[in-house]
Amino acid sequence: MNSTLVERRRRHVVVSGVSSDAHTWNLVFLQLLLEEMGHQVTNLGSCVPDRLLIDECRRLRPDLLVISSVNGHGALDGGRMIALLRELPELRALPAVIGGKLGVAGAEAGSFGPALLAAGFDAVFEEADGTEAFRRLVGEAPPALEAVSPEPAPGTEAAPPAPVSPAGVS
Ligand code: B12
Repeated sequence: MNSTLVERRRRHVVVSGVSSDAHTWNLVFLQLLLEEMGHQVTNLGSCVPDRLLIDECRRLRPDLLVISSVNGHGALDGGRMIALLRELPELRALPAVIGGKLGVAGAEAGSFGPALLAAGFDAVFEEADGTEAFRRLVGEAPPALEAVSPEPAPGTEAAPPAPVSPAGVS
């Protein structure tokens, strides 16, 4: 795949906090980062109930869902939410990642990746990981709709679907 071309494609990204988390600057930071990379962002804000988040993903059909949590309950809230979201066939292939301060044990804990990947996330970014791996993955993640579309629209270039790789970021 020509990653330079893929990285330049503009995506629609939904950024959201989890149900218990009132922090907002983490969400603003992610929105600005993604917009600076050229993507369109819908920021759902903080304390978003699972059902509302899922309904917005069904309505907006984003290319990528980015969940952020820093209050220490992100692993619990995020794991529950993504399991519900993955029950819906139309959202099963939506690329979804989570990051932040996901537990209460501090930045070095680094232990939530496997459980959150098993619950349904495609990648997990814990505090100590920084944002470089996230930036790389956002550049490579295929638009969800393209991944399920068997035929390219007339006159448009077909992009090969590729899996979102969680390698090295959990
Ligand atoms: C401001 C603040 C608040 C404000 C929030 C106001 C607002 N409008 O956002 C208020 C006062 C409301 C608040 C409340 C609470 N807070 Co507070 N808060 C903070 C504080 C001081 C700064 C957070 C901030 O804005 N940082 C700036 C943003 C830009 O950075 P960030 O949030 O760290 O996000 C970065 C990374 O985590 C990462 N990141 C985050 N998400 C994602 C997602 C992805 C995909 C990726 C790649 C990266 C990524 O990228 C960001 C930039 O580097 C932090 C301490 C600190 N210094 O971090 C505590 C802190 C987050 N709060 C904490 C706690 C415990 C609480 C409360 C539970 C306190 C209480 N007992 O009531 C409540 C929670 C309320 C709730 N329901 O969520 C703890 C969380 C502990 C933990 N996770 O283990 C912290 C770390 C303080 C501490 N050291 O104990 N808080």
